[in-house]
Amino acid sequence: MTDDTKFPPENNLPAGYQPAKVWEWKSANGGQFANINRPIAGSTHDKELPVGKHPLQLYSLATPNGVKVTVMLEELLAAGHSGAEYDAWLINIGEGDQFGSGFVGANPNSKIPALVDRSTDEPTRVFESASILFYLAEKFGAFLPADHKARTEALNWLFWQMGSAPYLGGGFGHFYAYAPMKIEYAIDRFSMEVKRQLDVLDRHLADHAFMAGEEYSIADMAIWPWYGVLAQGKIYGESGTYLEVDGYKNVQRWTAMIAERPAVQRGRMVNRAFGDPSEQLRERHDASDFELRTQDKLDDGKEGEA
Ligand SMILES: N[C@@H](CCC(=O)N[C@@H](CS)C(=O)NCC(=O)O)C(=O)O
Repeated sequence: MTDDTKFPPENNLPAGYQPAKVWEWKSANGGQFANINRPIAGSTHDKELPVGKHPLQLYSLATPNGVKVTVMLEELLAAGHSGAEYDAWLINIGEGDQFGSGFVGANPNSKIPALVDRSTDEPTRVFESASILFYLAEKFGAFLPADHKARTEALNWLFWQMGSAPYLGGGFGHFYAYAPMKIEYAIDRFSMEVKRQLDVLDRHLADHAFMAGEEYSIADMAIWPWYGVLAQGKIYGESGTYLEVDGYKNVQRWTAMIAERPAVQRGRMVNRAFGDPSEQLRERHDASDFELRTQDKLDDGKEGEA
């Protein structure tokens, strides 16, 4: 008799680890970020979130999910929406800031980015990067096409990104770059999926300037920090070579075009706490901070004091 719960029914992999009957939390599994992974939700400590002078308060870090939102805010400001002025506070996820009580109040899912809009009668919390992009697009009437078909396409691709990027980050990126051992099966499985996703984008961008058609939108802002940065070969070590990203010519064209936007260049710097100090603006409270408060300049100031 065959077991039809198994698909494919047989494989040739060697027998190895077998899960126990009940999963057990082994806190030290050795993977990068293992120290911040927990099987339970909720806060671990009391800590209020700071509040600055602007209506929009962002609590984030310049990972791809964080960059989506800082790019959107910088694009809104560049387009003249002065109500989009914001304070960006650094949430250091390596140190467990996402488990502070204030942050959990803003996002019960304990993940950056989280936004609090204090211009509403009661402050409005917004979490999940796509929800934040959509909220801001609606609030300011910007970067979401008005035309019914183009708007629907923008939302199609926005949701595509939310469903797809976990295979890139949590799947491919994790097993290729962060896991404590290289597992061929996992790397193969997620490489195949990420290459398929790149091909989906490449075919679409062959006939469209941007994801929603002729207009730059929140769909591009959501997809670029993941797939554009992957196409530039800037995440997960040698992944650009490994996945042969140069071959996706339309993705390359779109990536380069978006990379040139000044708001994208600024957005990438906000809440960045790693890499070149001149590209790190760990907190942003004013447009002048890009000139005056990058980490190289703050470090120089400290040296001057010593
Ligand atoms: N679906 C969420 C994902 C957010 C997410 O995974 N954030 C990561 C950084 S990119 C995080 O905060 N991780 C901290 C943790 O897992 O404890 C979104 O798009 O906002």
